[in-house]
Order: sequence, then structure tokens, then C-alpha cells
Amino acid sequence: MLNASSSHLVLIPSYNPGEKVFETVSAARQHWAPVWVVVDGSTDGTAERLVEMAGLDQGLRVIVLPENRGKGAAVLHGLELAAASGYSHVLTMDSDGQHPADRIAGFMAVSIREPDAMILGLPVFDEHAPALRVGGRRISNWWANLETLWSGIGDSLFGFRVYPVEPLRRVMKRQPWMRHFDFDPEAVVRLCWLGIRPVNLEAPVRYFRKDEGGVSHFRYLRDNMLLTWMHARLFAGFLLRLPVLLARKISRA
Ligand SMILES: Nc1nc2c(ncn2[C@@H]2O[C@H](COP(=O)(O)OP(=O)(O)O)[C@@H](O)[C@H]2O)c(=O)[nH]1
Ligand SMILES: [Mg+2]
Repeated sequence: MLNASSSHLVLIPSYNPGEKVFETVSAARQHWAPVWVVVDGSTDGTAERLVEMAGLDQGLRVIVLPENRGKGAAVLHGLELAAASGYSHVLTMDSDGQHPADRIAGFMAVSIREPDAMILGLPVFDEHAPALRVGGRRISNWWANLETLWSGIGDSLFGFRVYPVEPLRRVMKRQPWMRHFDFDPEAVVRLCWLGIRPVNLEAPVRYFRKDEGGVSHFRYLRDNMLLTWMHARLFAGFLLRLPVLLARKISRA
């Protein structure tokens, strides 16, 4: 087994991902220990099998939440446990096989070298990526860059990232949002506001067809409305912080 890190862990929120989760978790374990999965009230039978896997593998911990609460809520639950166990950083990755497990060690190495930064995946899409999602992303990225006065966020939505635990917990506990799909972009903007520097690293994203086991719980109307509301409140926060952000920008120039 790999030597388990005592500072950096892989945290995988998981909601009804289907069969793909087993190869995803195995792949993550091949590249890192410890790996924690937070099962977010899944009803597809994956919880039981993941718990079984963890019983056979010391590097794997599976936490089962009885009810579905959303991606951000699942991440926050993992963060609290990570902090209680003394971890300083978590790498979040999706449970559905879309994120590259073979990049975990590289991302962790950069984070260990630069513990005050957040290490953000910069998605490299293949030809299967839905045009609507890639286009929607540009809009979200434009807003996130405005809200942070172009502090260097490469991609606002990609969930393959290493976060410092304490600042992220602080940000999330202070307000009730960021519990669903608004987690990833809001986390990156609010951490930037706190002065956490983004480091962008390329990482390939895969899109699977349904018959290959591809599952997405993203709902265009519901989630785009959620993201629009999120950028509206971040924009209001941006206006309040504008003097501070401008002063910071000028002092760094
Ligand atoms: N959609 C959704 N995803 C969740 C939830 N809880 C945890 N997740 C995880 O968040 C990740 C991203 O979700 P996914 O549906 O794949 O979104 P997409 O990749 O943007 O289409 C996956 O690892 C999910 O298993 C939840 O309540 N809803
Ligand atoms: Mg996905």
C-alpha cells in the first residue's frame, strides 16, 4: 500500500453515480491514500458496496449520509471530519469517473509545495463534452473573474481541486449557500477574496455516454438558475469588497 498522507486526503462526494464509482474509487486509491468517500444519501445500492470495499482497504474510508443534501453539503461534511482528524488539505474529485485519478499525485505535490494556495484543475475537454456545458462554463468563468478582479481563476466550475481545509470550512460555515452545485464556483471566488492564491493545472475531463455508465445529476434549468442566483450574490459581495480588491490589485501590480 502507498504510505498514507497525514496532511492531504482525497475527498469524493458521491450521489447515485452507478457502477462507475467502483472503478473511480479504486483508481483514486491506486494513486493516493487516504481516500474518503462521502455517500450523499445515494439510493442506487452503491453505499453498501462501497462500505464493503472500505472493509477490505485501510486506505479507504466511506461515510454514509442517510439523506441527500447536495454536493457542497457532502463536501462540508467531509471537511469537518478531515479537520477533526488533523488534515490540512483535501483534493475533491467526482465519483463518476469524469476526473483523472492519475493526476492526483501531481496536484498533491504542488499543494505540498505551496500550502497557502488552492490548486485548481483546468479542464481539458475531449470531443464528447456537450457544447452547452462548455459554453455555459465560459459565462460562469467570466463572472468569477470579474468578481475577483482577475486574480487568476482558470476555471470556476471544475471540481478537481486541492483546497486548504481551514479557510474553506470558515467560508462555508459563515453562510448557508454553497451546498449544491453552487459549491465549486462560490468556493473559488470566496477563497480568492480571502487572499488564497489560485494555481491552475491542466487536467483532462471525460464525458461518458449513458451506455458507457455516464450519469449526470446536473439539471439545466434548475442548476443554471442556481448558478445565476449565486453570481448575483457574489456580484453584490464583490461591490462591497471592491475597495479592498482594488487596493490589493494595485499593490501587486
Ligand atoms: N448532482 C449532485 N451531485 C452530488 C450530490 N452529492 C454529491 N454529488 C457528487 O458531485 C459530483 C458532480 O455531480 P455530477 O452529477 O456528476 O455533475 P456534472 O459532472 O457536473 O454533470 C459527483 O461526484 C456527484 O456524485 C448531489 O446531491 N447532487
Ligand atoms: Mg459528473
